[in-house]
Amino acid sequence: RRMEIDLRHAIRDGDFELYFQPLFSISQNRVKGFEALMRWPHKEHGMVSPTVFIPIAEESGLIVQLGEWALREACRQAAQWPDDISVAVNISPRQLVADGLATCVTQTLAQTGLPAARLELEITESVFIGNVEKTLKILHSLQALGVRVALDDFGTGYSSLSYLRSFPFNKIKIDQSFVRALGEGDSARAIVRAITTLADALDMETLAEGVETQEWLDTLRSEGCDMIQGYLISRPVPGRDVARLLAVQN
Ligand code: G
Ligand code: G
Ligand code: MN
Ligand code: NA
Repeated sequence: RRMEIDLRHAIRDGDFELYFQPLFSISQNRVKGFEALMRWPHKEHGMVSPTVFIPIAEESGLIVQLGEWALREACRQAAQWPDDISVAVNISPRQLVADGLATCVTQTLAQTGLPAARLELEITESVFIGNVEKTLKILHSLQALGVRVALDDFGTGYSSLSYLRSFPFNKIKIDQSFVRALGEGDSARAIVRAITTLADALDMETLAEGVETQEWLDTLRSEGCDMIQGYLISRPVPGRDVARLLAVQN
């Protein structure tokens, strides 16, 4: 409750920041984009994690305003990046089904000048728990704008496979928990291989999250994963550091 009031004030005062974490292509050995991750520097509590404030923003409905801010800010910054570098923005379940998301995306692209093809929206499986028909309709309308749609945290929900059949995601983000388990025997490896095989058949890209070691990267490469994200490449960095991360690869 206290947090909700703080959150309301922070939105009004523009206290949030975006950090960016590289999305790295294994075959091209290059950063191809960045995921925007919200940060809340709080006067009393220090840096409040999105895992704390996003659920509160979801419950209170503030996520719609907060999410629109993140979308605009991410597109505004990405429009300054080289034109082969994309940006990925997380869209929470409640934000997805709120009226006007497609309109907001359209306006944001027009106002920032970011080409639609350079924007990717990350959706978690839990969006399908509500109204599947409505969710699919919204996802189709977003994809029709030319933006890409990624399925985030893949494998943590349930009956994930049916979602893959119902919607042509551009990318599947394999959850950190599978990557973490790669060192602990063959089963995680078999699961990753199954996911990349399936994704190939469905013409979807795969990205493994939370990659921290070269060994995990080597395993993911040999199992056919397209992209990685994680501390091995870089932690999330403030927007002003994006150019420096890109400069080293040119
Ligand atoms: O950096 P990490 O602690 O950054 O992020 C934790 C969680 O918060 C992740 O699950 C991430 O998807 C979520 N998150 C970060 N930024 C945003 C955002 O702008 N919108 C939504 N909906 N979720 C976000
Ligand atoms: O959107 P999503 O739920 O996937 O957010 C990714 C989360 O994972 C963020 O909190 C981000 O800071 C975190 N993260 C990114 N890379 C790594 C990593 O290599 N290791 C760990 N432990 N966490 C990571
Ligand atoms: Mn994400
Ligand atoms: Na994720």
